[in-house]
Amino acid sequence: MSNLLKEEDTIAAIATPTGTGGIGVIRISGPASPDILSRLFRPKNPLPRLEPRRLHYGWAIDPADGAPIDEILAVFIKGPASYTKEDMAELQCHGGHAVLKRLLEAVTSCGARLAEPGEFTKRAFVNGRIDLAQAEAVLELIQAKTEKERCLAMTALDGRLKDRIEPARQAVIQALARIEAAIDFPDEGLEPIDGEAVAGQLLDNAIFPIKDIVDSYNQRRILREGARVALAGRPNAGKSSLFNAMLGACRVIVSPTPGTTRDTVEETLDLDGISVTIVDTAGINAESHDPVEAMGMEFSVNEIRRADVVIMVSDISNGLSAQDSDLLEMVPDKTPVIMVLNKADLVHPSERGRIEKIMQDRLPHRDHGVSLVTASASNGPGLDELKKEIIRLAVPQDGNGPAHAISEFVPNLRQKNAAQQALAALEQACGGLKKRLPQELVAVDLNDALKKLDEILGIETGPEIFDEIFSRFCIGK
Ligand SMILES: Nc1nc2c(ncn2[C@@H]2O[C@H](COP(=O)(O)OP(=O)(O)OP(=O)(O)O)[C@@H](O)[C@H]2O)c(=O)[nH]1
Ligand SMILES: [Mg+2]
Repeated sequence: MSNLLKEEDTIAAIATPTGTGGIGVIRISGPASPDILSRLFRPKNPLPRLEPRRLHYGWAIDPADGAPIDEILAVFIKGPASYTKEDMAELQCHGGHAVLKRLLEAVTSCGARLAEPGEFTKRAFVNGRIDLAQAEAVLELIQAKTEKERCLAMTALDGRLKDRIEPARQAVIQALARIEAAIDFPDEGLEPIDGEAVAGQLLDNAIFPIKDIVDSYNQRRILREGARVALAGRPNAGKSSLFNAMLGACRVIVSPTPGTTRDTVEETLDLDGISVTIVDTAGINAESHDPVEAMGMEFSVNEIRRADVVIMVSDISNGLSAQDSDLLEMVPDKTPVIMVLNKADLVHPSERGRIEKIMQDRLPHRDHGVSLVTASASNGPGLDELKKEIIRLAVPQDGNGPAHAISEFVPNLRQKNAAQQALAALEQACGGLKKRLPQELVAVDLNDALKKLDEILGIETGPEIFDEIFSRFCIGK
């Protein structure tokens, strides 16, 4: 799917998920839509022309022999006031596989071709109804699994990224126009360029706003992509028991034999609207000589390094050993750690406070500190506190709490990478302006920056990017 020219043909697809449902929808877009509708739809109250944007009741018929296929509702949506800006039709039939298949065959026999994944949204983009960031937001909205993901997608759907990128783009275009004029017409008596002033304008109007976009991704990436949380610790500390308890299901083997878990096992939970992937790992025992255990431990160390939050599980009845401290050293400095003092049921409640205090004093110093949570995987206490702590550490809070974060736009990885590249090119251009480097070099950097900003919104973007984005859609959207 690399031809980005306006398409002239008519496409059709089943827009509802496969399987049996009360209603199934077939979507048609393109110039032949009204003709297809008139050939295969028989309204109950015959009309010379179907009134656009009104549901009409009637029958879908086989245009070849007039045999009824299903009792349906049909709507005609006249372009450009439609999703794709083209003439569109939607047929709501009964949601069974055979009905939908037969009706789609009838539609294609009238001249439509089957749509590719994301092709309706691609047309909305090619026809200028939405920009590329909004097309991605449609995909994110469809794929949103949690309430927060849905809210995030909605903030992107209203074109907020364009509102933030466009002024920066204009600032770059203005700077570029001045510099290119000076290069192209050196003898026209144009005022010499004040490098410092142009750099200052670029800083205020382009660099700072784009930096904000990159920062908002870095700070709120987890809202968008979810968090990865590793359960790590010594063998037998109760990692797998905690894993099961958090899932509320008996997902992995738990046993009193140290070294039970060999592989990493992961499951994704919805914690307070955030997608959290919890990873159970093999216990780390520096003294083990078992080669299989060693392989498992290597996986554990990798998980500790890549996690967004590490839950270090220790057995409260054993106290905090040198091995626990060594394990904490493995966690990268920037990664928040929750130390779970597990098996709290094994110590007398009156003892817990004293032990927690001792543990706290023994914890090695870390930049972000270590949160302590006392829990019992086998009978439940501490689990709610642990879940709250995961969210608190994974999603940076601002003054208004995490709910506020959702009302702000957060770019996706592709948009953030392009913004970051634009930023690097702009910084280079400003450096060049201040150092009075040849204007041709500055112009190259500004052109690079502009290209990257255009890429975010899909202005003159290469076909590979479109292919990558639209192929992730489902058919019918
Ligand atoms: N009393 C008590 N026993 C627990 C608790 N949590 C786990 N256990 C027991 O401790 C033993 C080890 O539990 P696991 O969950 O398999 O420990 P693990 O950390 O996954 O161990 P490895 O996979 O060997 O690294 C099992 O017998 C569990 O029943 C707890 O909170 N209280
Ligand atoms: Mg285990």
